[in-house]
Amino acid sequence: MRNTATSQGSMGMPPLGRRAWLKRTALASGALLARAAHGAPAELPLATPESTRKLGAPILNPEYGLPSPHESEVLRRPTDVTPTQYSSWSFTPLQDLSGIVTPNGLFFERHHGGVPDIAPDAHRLAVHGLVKQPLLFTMDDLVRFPSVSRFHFLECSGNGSTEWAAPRGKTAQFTHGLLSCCEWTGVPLATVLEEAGIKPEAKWILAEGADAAAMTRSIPVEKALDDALLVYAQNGERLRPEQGYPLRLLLPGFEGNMNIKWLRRLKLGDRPFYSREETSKYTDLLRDGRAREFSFVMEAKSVITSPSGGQQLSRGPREISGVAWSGRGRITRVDVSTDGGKSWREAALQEPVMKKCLTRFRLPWRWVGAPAILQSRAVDETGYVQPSRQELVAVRGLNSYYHNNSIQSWQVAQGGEVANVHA
Ligand SMILES: Nc1nc2c(c(=O)[nH]1)N[C@H]1C(S)=C(S)[C@@H](COP(=O)(O)O)O[C@H]1N2
Ligand SMILES: [Mo]
Repeated sequence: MRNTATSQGSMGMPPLGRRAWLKRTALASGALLARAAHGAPAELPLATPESTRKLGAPILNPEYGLPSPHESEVLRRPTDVTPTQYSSWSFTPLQDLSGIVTPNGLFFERHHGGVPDIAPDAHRLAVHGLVKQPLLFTMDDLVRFPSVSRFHFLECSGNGSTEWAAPRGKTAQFTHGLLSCCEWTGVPLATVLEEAGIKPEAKWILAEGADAAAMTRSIPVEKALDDALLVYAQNGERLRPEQGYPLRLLLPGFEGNMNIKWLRRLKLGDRPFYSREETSKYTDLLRDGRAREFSFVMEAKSVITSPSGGQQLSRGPREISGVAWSGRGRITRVDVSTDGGKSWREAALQEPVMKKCLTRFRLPWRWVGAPAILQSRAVDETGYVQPSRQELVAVRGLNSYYHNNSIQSWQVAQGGEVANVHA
């Protein structure tokens, strides 16, 4: 947790203004200013700071900018359950991020065969199968099509898989960090398919990656023609190698694994490619032992990132804040509970609220030092309400793996320690 006494800027200040906020809350920084006014020792805020007395570092130092060295703990972190680094995953530090955008260097990773090094000039995308005209595109060909830029989240369907039976992740990074969000730029897949001409009997598309895993997934043509993108840039710059450079498929709101990275081939067919050309098929075990398939859409979910697991609370006023998202569209409401779901208050949604995108929510709160259980519950524009853990387990049992979108509970202990619990 940041120490409130060191945040001297205007960041994070509520609309009522810094002065009123300080007066109302008697934050430590307010006390410091008062003392400084009566003959200030050198280290107090009204004295000229050390940084003002000499020149700072020159420009281009380094040429590609990096975060402040004081932020060196804000990192992607690996899982501890995979035996190799090449078919593994890393988590985004959600608890350290503000707003809704994930910086490119902190975007979570999921690779089945390592990160390939692909020269864009040599890369090709083939479109074949049930099309009138099979086509082969270079990257130069692709970027000449009209592009769009859109903000969307990407979530691995395995996000939260460790949390079914017992609370395992110590921080929001490990409970929810197979989740990131950025501005993607690419060509609508519909445009490229139109160019090739889809035959009427084509209902599915096999998408294949150029990595060692040759990861392949079957995509419904309906989704391809709706809002799928052939993405070449994220947050203003070309894709990072980890995110599929030079080309990836983006299926907004669909589970992460279908968003094929290092995309090299799209083959149109009349049925899914399972057990023929596809490498894997994802299903969800239900409590009665049957399996649910075609669970492509990520349903509404949310998590409080501040305060969250592993942090230490101090008494007094603060903001409860987190992110909510739905693969079906916009988030319309987030409720927050501080008593383990007995009572709920509606949080404010930070604009802009975009479909299939993270939405930041905020609620002012005063921690008086009593134990509390913090929860958030998201509702999307279809009216879908994020389920409690009990509600989800009633349907899915305890041995399910993918698509755990249940409500997260953070317990605040008497001493202010925040921990992951099942409430
Ligand atoms: N070619 C290829 N595409 C892939 C994968 C892969 O291993 N190879 N992993 C998938 C999985 S399971 C997920 S969750 C997302 C992760 O995307 P990211 O690494 O950009 O976060 O990519 C998907 N696309
Ligand atoms: Mo995934």
